[in-house]
Amino acid sequence: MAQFPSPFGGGLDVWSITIEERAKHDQQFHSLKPIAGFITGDQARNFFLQSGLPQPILAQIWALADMNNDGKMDQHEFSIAMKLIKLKLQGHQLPPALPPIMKQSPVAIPAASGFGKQETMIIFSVFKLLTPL
Ligand SMILES: [Ca+2]
Repeated sequence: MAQFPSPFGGGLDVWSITIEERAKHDQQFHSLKPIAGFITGDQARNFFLQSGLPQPILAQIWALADMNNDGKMDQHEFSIAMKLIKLKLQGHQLPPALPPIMKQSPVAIPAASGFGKQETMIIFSVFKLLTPL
């Protein structure tokens, strides 16, 4: 057991999105009135510009966060972008590639916070991983 390094033991967790952050990001995402679960590049750009970061930096953040390169952001991608903006504002360098911990869906969302739908989605994606096609 001890031979496996803990992903939470090193400095990696600076990239991990906490449940509180994710809840805030989800609120901001919904305030942008997503259509069919996505916000467009324009909507996201206008919102991200409010951070005060220069456009080239925001373009890098977008490239990292838009994991499937479809030019739109779903809730998870938006959360990643918001986290990267926050870290950049705190003086962190942007990673050359998205840290794996950011790609994971948050798994510890308590049912009490009203994310029932999201929980179902997470269970579904875990199920997909476990089921060979
Ligand atoms: Ca996308």
